[in-house]
Amino acid sequence: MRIEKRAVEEFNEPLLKEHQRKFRFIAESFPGIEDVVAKLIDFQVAIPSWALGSGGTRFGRFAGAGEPGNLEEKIEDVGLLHSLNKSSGAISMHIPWDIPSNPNAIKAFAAQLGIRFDAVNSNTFQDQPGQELSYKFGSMQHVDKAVRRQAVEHNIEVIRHGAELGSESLTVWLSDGSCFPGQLNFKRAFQNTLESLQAVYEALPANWKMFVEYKAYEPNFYSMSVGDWGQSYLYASKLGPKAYTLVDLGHHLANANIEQIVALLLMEGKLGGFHFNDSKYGDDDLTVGSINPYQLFLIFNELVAGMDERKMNHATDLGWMIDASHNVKDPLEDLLQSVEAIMISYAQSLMVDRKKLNDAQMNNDVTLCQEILQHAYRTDVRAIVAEARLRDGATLHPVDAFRKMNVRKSLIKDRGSKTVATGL
Ligand SMILES: [Mn+2]
Repeated sequence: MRIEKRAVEEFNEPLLKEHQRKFRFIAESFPGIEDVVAKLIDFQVAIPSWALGSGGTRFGRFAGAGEPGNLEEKIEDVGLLHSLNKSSGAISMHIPWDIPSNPNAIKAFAAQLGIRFDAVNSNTFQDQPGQELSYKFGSMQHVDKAVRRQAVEHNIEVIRHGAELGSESLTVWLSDGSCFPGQLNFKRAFQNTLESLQAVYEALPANWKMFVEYKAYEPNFYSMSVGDWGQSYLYASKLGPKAYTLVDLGHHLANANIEQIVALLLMEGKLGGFHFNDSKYGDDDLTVGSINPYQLFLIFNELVAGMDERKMNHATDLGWMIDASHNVKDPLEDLLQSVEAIMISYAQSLMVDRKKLNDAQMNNDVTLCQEILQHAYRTDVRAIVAEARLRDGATLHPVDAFRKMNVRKSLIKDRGSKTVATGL
């Protein structure tokens, strides 16, 4: 299924007048509005290939209908999202769940839909059918050198697949760690992991980045070999200039100050990318902005401030990806909501008066600091985000459009109601 330009225009038509009234209202009170709209148009969030089908938990999974059954259909889905919001022009693939059988054809198909390939993700947290050695006791940290070598070779294969599609970064998330005190020698686990990561780093093409993703716990419950941003930063620093830390919002202990982590990593030039999601209790993988939108705004506030200080390009210098799981919602609707939440927080953070905030900080005017931040956060920027979409040829309201255009119904007609997407 494809969404034609005409269908977008037909959907927008009856909403235009009301939209323009709302946009004019906010534009009048904010002189820098054109710059904000231009930045919103440029900003793209990559959709993870593993999140286009229904997710589940260890208790079960309730499959949806019309899910993508192969990589082509996953790209088709991302193309649909991108037609609706023009902010989802990239896909982040997972190997071995999405090995392209014909890379040139896949690349051409994605290009037709305006989709590029963001970071590729390796998987040494599961044993694959026919795999020689098991990752039960870890992959890159494993006490057996042969297991470590197998994990390194897998990562190098992932780079090869990514390079064929035009991807320029590799995300390494390791489930390595231990479940019980005494199980691991921490220093040996670190050294083994570092040595393995170094072997992968050496295989990176010149223009590639390596993202080292951390996670506080799960599937290991006593220690994780890349457990927090400090450990990730340590690996990335020892690896070299092409290695960066990747921050997944759900991978922290409860109530961690993620905005501070982001600010310091950016200061050190070691923040590489993001996995957006939201959570209430742990790594819940919920829709971005569904639980704590203020935290998301505070994170974006530091991102914008830090990127501007380093004169970075907001749209291209960091990897922006969603990493979520949709257990009870339509995955495509959930992803549209996530992208919308990201754009809203980004827009709000672009509206923070940084000069005024800096002056207030230098004067220890704590009350004013809060006023400045919350003024931006409490501004309803939805019409600005919608205006950016409108100018880029997308819909004024992606979720409504998805429903009105009967996208899921068409996908079920094309694919059937019993398809199950590969992935989590
Ligand atoms: Mn992640």
